Amino acid sequence: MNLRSTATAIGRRAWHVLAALAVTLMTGCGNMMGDVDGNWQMPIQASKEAADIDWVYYFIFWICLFYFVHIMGAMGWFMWRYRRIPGKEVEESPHHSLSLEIAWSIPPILLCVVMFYLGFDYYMQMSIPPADAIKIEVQAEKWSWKFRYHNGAESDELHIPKDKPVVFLLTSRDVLHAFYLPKMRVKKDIVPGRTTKAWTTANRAGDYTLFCAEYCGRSHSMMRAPVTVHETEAGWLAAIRPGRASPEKLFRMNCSSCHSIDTPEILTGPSLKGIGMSKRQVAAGGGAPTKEVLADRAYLKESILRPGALLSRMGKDFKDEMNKTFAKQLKPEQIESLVDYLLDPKKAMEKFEAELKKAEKK
Ligand code: HEC
Ligand SMILES: [Cu+2]
Repeated sequence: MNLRSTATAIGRRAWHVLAALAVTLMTGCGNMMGDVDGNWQMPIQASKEAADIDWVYYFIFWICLFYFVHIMGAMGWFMWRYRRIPGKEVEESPHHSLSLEIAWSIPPILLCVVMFYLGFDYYMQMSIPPADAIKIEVQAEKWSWKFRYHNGAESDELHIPKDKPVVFLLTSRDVLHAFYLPKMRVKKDIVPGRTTKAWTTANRAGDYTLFCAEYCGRSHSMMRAPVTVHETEAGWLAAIRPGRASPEKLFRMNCSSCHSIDTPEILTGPSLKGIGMSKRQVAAGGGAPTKEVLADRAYLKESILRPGALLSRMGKDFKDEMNKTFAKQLKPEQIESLVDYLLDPKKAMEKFEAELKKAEKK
């Protein structure tokens, strides 16, 4: 292959890459997020603020596209028009042209000022929630979300009413995360040791997904939470009625980011499938297993209250990575409930439902 045909082949490949990029841009992120009814590059607009934000986005996009096409077009044209031709004398280049320089400096500067103004104005609107907004505390943690409402209820699903401004008070228990509701056009970093705010007025009832948009470790891509926008305020209040969480829910909210219970899969921690009354290989400190213990009520409780006292050696040399905060964070009856659940998930749920029925009869 000579130099010329190599260059042609590279050129052809570059065109393929460019064409693929263009197609990606045309089909738009909206489609990549699984929406067919969004607009060109964006998913559906599920908040009152979304239309304005899309407007600013497209305004800037079209200006950039206009300049991109004209600058690249002119560059291509000049490369062709003034290419070297054998036998043709090289002419002297033209010099300074004041009118040309004004033409290509002043309008872009004015457009930049307009873009800055629009961006800043909308940014301020996004930063300052209305005073009457409903407050919801959002706690992010590797790799789960927890939501706390004005009535003290907690859940791992986000519930909000339609047509009411809602402000999210965002905190992290460990590293950087980001609160991302693409269909509401809301995205805000969550910084450990600080409370950041984001707000929105959802205007379409339905089911959505909250994503973490800041890489936060191995299971970052799984860090999602279901979001429900309720048609009426009454429906929303019914969904967040405080009540005792089931053992299954307690496990899902506190433990399932590191432990599987239905499968033998090893996550950050060992699988807890069938742990109740089984023999466990453990090590005191690091290294090889030093003893075998029976996973009875006492062992399970100790594992939650004082993790790291014994390190599990069930399938892997686990490190001392379990949260040390459960003793403070969970109520004693929640710990009992979790221990019941580890001993026998099915029986624990039956016991919970029986107690719930009894309470309802009262
Ligand atoms: C941040 C990850 C993480 C979270 C969250 C977590 N664990 Fe763990 N857990 C671990 C790791 C890692 C181990 C293995 C090291 C050890 O034994 O301390 C472990 C060990 C255990 C063990 C001992 C397992 C065995 O093989 O004997 C039990 C029981 C347990 N966890 C229960 C729980 C419960 C219940 C919760 C929720 C309240 C929970 N864990 C939350 C990481 C976690
Ligand atoms: Cu995250």
